[in-house]
Amino acid sequence: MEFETIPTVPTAEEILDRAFRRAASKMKLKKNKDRANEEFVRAVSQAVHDRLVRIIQSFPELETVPVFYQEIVDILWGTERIKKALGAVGWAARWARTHGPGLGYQARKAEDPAVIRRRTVARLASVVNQIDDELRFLNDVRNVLRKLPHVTNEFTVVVAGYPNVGKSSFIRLVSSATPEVASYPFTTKGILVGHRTVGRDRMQFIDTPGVLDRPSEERNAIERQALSAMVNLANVILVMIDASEHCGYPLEDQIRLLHEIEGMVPVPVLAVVNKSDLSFFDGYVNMSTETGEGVDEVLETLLAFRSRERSEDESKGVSGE
Ligand SMILES: Nc1nc2c(ncn2[C@@H]2O[C@H](COP(=O)(O)OP(=O)(O)O)[C@@H](O)[C@H]2O)c(=O)[nH]1
Ligand SMILES: [Mg+2]
Repeated sequence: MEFETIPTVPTAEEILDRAFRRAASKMKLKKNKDRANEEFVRAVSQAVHDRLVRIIQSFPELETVPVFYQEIVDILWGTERIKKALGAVGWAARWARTHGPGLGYQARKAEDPAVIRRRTVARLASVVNQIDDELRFLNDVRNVLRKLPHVTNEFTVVVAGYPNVGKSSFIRLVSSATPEVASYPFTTKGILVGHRTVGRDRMQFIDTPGVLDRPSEERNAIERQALSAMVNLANVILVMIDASEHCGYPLEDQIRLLHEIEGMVPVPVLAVVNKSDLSFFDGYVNMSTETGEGVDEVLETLLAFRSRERSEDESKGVSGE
């Protein structure tokens, strides 16, 4: 994801310090003192402009990122808020570009070019300091974005269920490589994202600690929206149940969560009873991530949803590529 590569967004002070230092070193190269002042004025404006433009360019265009990220951005800050911050940075960059050459010209013509140099420093500092809050805000955004789970548009199984039923164990078991642990801003728990190669294709598995692991009356508004971002990502939701109740939650509550999820999401829901080595629950698909019993059947059932989706796509004339 492009978010991982967004560099730290500097504060106003850091931008100014660096630009002043760079311009000062250019100034030293000039033998003529008046020309040196002019050179400083031009160089400092250019350096501030370039740095600000780089900040804007390092943020991906939100319209082009997968919907999952757009929704998260919208829930956390609002897309408009981020556009406003980037707009403020753009304003300051344009200021430096528009006024830099003029100030440089003034420095050349002035009787005392040092006066123009000081004026340039003061005005640039004032402009950049005005956007300091926006720069700090963008850096906060950047810090959340880069830790988000790395999700793709592959066939996605979202794994739900009460804590300790075996969601993470399942994802670790079925993933071809060690799953990534990402952070989801709506929960303090690390979320797992695993992939499995099936023939030429891949499936993606995501768990939902702190989001889809308890009844909805305990969810606040933000968690409900977070849930919607997760659900939109899912092709299938696997609801895991621990009939042995070793997880610490009564089976009855777990079944209630299953029905609630079934009633809430527009995608197929597959209920799977885990820990079949401890207890078996008739009428459901049973498996054990401990012994591996039943896991292949669960994967096959999930794949069946995928091929169903494929044929629906084909009947709609979508190529699947
Ligand atoms: N006996 C048994 N224990 C399991 C099985 N799957 C997971 N566990 C155990 O259940 C506990 C919780 O598993 P975990 O995957 O962390 O659950 P999560 O909170 O839903 O992600 C761990 O101690 C696992 O070792 C299983 O099939 N059988
Ligand atoms: Mg877990």
